[in-house]
Amino acid sequence: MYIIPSVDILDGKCVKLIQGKPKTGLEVSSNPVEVAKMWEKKGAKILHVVDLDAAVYGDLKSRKIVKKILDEVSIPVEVGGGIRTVEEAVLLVEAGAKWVILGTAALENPEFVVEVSKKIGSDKIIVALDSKENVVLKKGWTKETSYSPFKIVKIFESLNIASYLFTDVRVEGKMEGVNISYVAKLAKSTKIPITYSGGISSIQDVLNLSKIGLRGVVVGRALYEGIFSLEEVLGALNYASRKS
Ligand code: AMZ
Repeated sequence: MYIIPSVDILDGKCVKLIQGKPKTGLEVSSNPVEVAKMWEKKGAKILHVVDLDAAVYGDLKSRKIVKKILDEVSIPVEVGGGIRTVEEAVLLVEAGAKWVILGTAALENPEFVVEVSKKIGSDKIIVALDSKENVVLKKGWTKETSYSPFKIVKIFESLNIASYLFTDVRVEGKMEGVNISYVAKLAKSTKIPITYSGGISSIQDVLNLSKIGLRGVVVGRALYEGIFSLEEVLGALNYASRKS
């Protein structure tokens, strides 16, 4: 299971918001590119980059920073936020993204995912199931859809996409722990690998998640606040896998 550090970009800066709300949380750095390079140096195998200017406001002004990250790191990067046209998805893959994360546009029109997969291949697509109390959200987490994550996983199942990114918005950025039984139930309900995000507050949370067969876990605030380091969590996972 991959530990995937997140680099969230808002207004050109690397931030860590609480429940995705602008003006909350912390400013991690004024230089997201340096943060991305730091994670690569510390041993991350995948990086998670979210353009919040695009996800929340539909403003593509931070795309140049995303592209700079893609230029400057060698590890595979998954990019999300405001990818709402086929052209935008293609551009990001051409710029070096290994995966594009599709949220709002996929939820509003499932056919969009089919169109993107025709251009870049379904193995480069991650569909975001950002959810609160079993309801999937869209538009920077400001609007509810009428779907539960369990319903969405069925819609794209046959497309063989790379992963579903399940974010538990209720706990995102709050370090209040993980609803393991819910995530386990979701993972069991689909053959597409799940990437989990939200509320990680300890290495134990990560170890618990590692037992339910996920693709990866996105970690933000716990790393940025030094609750544990990337080296520590990778070491703990390694130790646990050797013991079992
Ligand atoms: O923090 C937020 N408010 C937020 C966020 N992190 N809103 C959206 N996103 C991320 C999703 C997904 O990776 O987790 O943006 C992507 C989806 O964007 P869009 O524009 O396709 O809905």
